[in-house]
Amino acid sequence: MKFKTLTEFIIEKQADYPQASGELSRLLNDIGIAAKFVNREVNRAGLGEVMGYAGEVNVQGEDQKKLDVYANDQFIAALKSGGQCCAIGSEENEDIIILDSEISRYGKYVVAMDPLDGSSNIESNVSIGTLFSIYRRRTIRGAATLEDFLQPGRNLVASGYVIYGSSTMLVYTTGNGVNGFTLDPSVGLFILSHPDMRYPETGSIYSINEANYFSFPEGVRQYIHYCQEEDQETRRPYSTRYIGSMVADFHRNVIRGGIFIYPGTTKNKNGKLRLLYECNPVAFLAEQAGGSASDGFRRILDIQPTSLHERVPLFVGPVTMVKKAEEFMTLFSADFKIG
Ligand code: AHM
Ligand code: MG
Repeated sequence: MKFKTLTEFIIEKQADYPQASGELSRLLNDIGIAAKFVNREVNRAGLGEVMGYAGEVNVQGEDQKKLDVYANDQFIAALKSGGQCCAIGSEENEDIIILDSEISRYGKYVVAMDPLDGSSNIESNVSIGTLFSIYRRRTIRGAATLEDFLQPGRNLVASGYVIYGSSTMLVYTTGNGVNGFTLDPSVGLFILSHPDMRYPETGSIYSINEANYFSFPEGVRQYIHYCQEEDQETRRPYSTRYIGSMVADFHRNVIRGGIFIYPGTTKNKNGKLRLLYECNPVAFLAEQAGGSASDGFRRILDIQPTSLHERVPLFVGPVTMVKKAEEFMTLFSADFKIG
């Protein structure tokens, strides 16, 4: 039986663009290598040695877990040594990290990432993930700046995630469909297992932290009621599935058909999820998988970021489901419109 590895696939795709320099291919490959190191530690998390807090508080004021720190370090190290990336924006670092070595100074790309998303789930052995966004740098000379990161998601060159779940997968897009690779731990290779991933036309799952119901916008509450109503034609009531790791919720929803929502609330109008390294990467993947992503009113990929860690509400899933949720937002929650 013939397998296609991630490296083979990346090289094959690069051949479709004879003018390509191969830098993006190398960058994606480096991300795959870092993912294997993180995977090894995640798999051993239950053994205790890497569990617990690292004793630091990150820029969002949250306790950092040892694995958060480990994952951050691994991805930074991989991107640093590769030389294609000249700066990194990470959930774990307040400011951008400029890679200023002889080889990375001239890197064409900047990478925004959440090295370990859903890390509160580590202790309970629930799936977690890594999210990444790759942009071409904007500035031409000198060290990269914040400007290089503050680009709308429609400029993304590539994005993806690694899910550390019942198996470990790397899923990515370069704007030409979405492909998923499963790690075969016995040989340490990512093998193409989910070619051309696409949302089903519509779905019957909704994923939202309903405990916040009373602080949700009225449009979201009405949409939840809609999901719970009985209607044979539209296969309602839908099912609720909420893992609390966006990567895992998103991954399941692409495969099974479902909408993921993290809305604004009366306390936090922008919700919780970060535009640059949580919402944009999944928005790009969603669109490439035939779905859509919105903040309830506008396309996520059209939002002009103004800061590295800014947050936006997120509605992502099959087009029909996101459209329906947007209808409720427009009808009942115009006061939640941002921007
Ligand atoms: P994190 O980046 O600190 O891990 O937070 C992001 C995570 C998402 O993966 C998940 O969807 C969400 O936070 C869950 O938040 P809540 O517990 O409020 O539902
Ligand atoms: Mg995180």
